[in-house]
Amino acid sequence: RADAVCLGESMVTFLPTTPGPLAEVPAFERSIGGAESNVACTLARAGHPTRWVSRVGADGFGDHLVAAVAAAGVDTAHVVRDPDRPTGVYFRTRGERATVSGERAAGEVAYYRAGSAASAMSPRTVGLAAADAGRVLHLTGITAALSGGCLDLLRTLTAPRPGRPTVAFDVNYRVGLWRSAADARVLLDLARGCDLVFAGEDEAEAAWGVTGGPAAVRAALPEPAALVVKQGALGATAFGRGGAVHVPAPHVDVVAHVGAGDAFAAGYLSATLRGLPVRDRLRHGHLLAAAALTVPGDLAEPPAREHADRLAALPDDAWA
Ligand code: KDG
Repeated sequence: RADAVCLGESMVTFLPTTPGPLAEVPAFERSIGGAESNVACTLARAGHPTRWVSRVGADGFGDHLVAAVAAAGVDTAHVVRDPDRPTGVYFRTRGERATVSGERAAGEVAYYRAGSAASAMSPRTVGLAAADAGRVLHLTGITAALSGGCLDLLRTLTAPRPGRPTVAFDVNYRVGLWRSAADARVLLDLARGCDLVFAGEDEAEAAWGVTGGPAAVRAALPEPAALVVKQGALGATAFGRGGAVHVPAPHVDVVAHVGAGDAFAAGYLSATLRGLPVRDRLRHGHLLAAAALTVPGDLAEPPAREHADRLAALPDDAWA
């Protein structure tokens, strides 16, 4: 059994070679992006058997995505190639500023993903057995915005069923994918059905109008056994059976925020799969996020497990 299955759309990502608005950037470097495959790649690199479930086009970009994710050690056997729809791509510009969850770039993001192969995911095209094959099933709110079929799929995957794996859900509210914040209230309903939820304080405010810090987010979302509220540079607070645990984030010189939330989720999930206590789960989340914050693309090489364990064990006054 895999440790984790991550399900969602990935895209070939084009990173600008110079700062500036999209209209003026002359050249881009190819990279890969996609919140769920970012988590999958980081988990696999951290030593966890991980599967990515998705759809890509039967095109060169699809070949590249599958090869790049497989090269990180992820099982891609359940990525379906769609002969009729293309692989999604997106372009980023530099000039982003920090957001509290460390997630959304304020630079331009231009998505070319409408009608993509992944947008054809639905309960009809994605088998439950492939999604339920891990100890953890990791999903994000991005999928909910891609199509009616994708939203139905998330509803199916977050519904109770016999033998359901632990379902982790990163809210991942992406403004550019929703017609209005009112539509994104569906993310709250989906999160309610999950076992472990990651939510940025800023996205809880933007998507659901929840203000008042981590306790207010917990009050809006009391159902999941575990809720992790990300507070950007301040750190993160986990709510669970043992009450609330806050761990500050270490200081890093940020190169780019995109991908940091995925790395945080991967670190937290890795420590959860290893049975570590909540404080260490948060610390491993912060350590992997720190690595992702210091590279321009979405994905960074995670620190070796022994090294991360040594850092996570630092006394409180030496941490952050
Ligand atoms: O978390 C990083 C992702 O946002 C990025 O890789 C692109 O998946 C992506 C999206 O839909 O925005």
